[in-house]
Amino acid sequence: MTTTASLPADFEWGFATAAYQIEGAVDEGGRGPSIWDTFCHLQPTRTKGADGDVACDHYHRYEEDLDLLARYGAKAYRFSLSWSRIIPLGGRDDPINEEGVAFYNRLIDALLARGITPWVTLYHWDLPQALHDRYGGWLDVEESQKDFERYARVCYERFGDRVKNWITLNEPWIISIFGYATGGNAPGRSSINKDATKGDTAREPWIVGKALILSHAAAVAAYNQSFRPSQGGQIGISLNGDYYEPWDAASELDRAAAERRMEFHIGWFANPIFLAQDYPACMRQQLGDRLPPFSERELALLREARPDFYGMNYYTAQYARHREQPPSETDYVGNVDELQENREGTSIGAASGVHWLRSSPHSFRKHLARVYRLYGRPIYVTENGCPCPGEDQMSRDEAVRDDYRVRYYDDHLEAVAQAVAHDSAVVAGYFAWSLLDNLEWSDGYGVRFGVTFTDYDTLERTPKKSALELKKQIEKRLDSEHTVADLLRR
Ligand code: PNW
Repeated sequence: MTTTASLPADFEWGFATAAYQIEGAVDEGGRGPSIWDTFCHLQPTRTKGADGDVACDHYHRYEEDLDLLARYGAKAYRFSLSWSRIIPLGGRDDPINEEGVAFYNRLIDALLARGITPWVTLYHWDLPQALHDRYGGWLDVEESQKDFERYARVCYERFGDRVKNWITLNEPWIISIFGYATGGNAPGRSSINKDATKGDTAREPWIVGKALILSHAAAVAAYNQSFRPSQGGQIGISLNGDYYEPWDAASELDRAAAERRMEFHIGWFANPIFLAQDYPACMRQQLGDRLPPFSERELALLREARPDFYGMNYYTAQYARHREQPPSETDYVGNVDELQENREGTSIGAASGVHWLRSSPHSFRKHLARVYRLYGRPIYVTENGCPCPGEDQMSRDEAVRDDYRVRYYDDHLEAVAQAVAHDSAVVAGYFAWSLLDNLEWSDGYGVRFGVTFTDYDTLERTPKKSALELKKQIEKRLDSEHTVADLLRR
């Protein structure tokens, strides 16, 4: 294995989680229901029968979990706040739940006591159910912005004295497309999914996308106006998106298809958010009026709210092949076929424990370089990880020998180091997904992404091999002579 020592000496790193996937205690401490409680309970066939009622019981076992982080040597921990634990009904005139605030205060203080830096995601998919009922949640571009801004302000006010790293939203693409196009995630709306009774795949995801972009911007602008001067933190957003290689590398049309696919994945959000521009031209061209435009006032807000960093969630890559037929109204990928093998039959990478993920570190390096070149902000990899092949069927003693995951992390960290050394990318941190095996959304508890094995009967935690390897894999790539500030000056 090659080792490129190019990561800045102050490289941030640790592990990531999300509230609904680990906390449990959904009826405790005054928490209100979210759209994920509703989705799991009313439509259990859409989550393999699983729900987050108990999950990893992190709400009661957080001290133990933070001890694991300390044992793994983590410098930082990325977690999300449950909006409906803090404001049970979610809205700007609804009461704050002090018990919920107190829980996160304890969590933050317990992290700081261990010398671990908190990285807080405001929204990781768990919209208060009351807002969905009141005005359709993210389908209402104006209302959702105002309520999200107020929620963000409450979080800065209550936690910002100690939290200096904020992520507004996790994966707006997944929120819009899985929630409102395919219906695979809460609130499960779709007009192309037989399990869904409501929705409009041709229109709703693009409205929700706009609501998310402007809600993010409102939260950043609020931080800039009222909190940055006194608190001095940084704020960004986490975008997902695979890297796409052309199915036929010799085909001009497939090369264009790969680039178009990435514009539909990333440019949709990154052009408005990082460049204060309209959506990519290829989206406008294909989607026309279904893509709601930005007014002058909205573009001014976006200019005022440029994020400090780009949070990148990266898991895999695919091949894109152009389609001869024109796109249907429900197409959301830019009229391409997505494949895991190219024209020659070469796989994009080694299969993992879940169908959509193959290990493609070479594509990761290209992805880092492309994103930095286009959007020009320091990148923090806010998620990267995998389940091992067959891990869902393994006993604990088998699962802790997770050599596939050890290799996956090492290969992907090497890709980061090479992108920094050779492609001029500025990468300032890395968070492995995830600290614990947890509720993998519509895949239930079968698919395990953790570096810690969770026994869902006893809730006992057992570190896997990868948990203790990550620190070594990062440290062997550190360059003690340089910092992130030096990389930015190159
Ligand atoms: C992310 N895909 O979601 C989420 O941020 C995590 O909460 C989740 O547990 C993790 O990745 C692992 O899945 C994704 O199908 C879910 O391409 C699915 C996809 C990508 C990201």
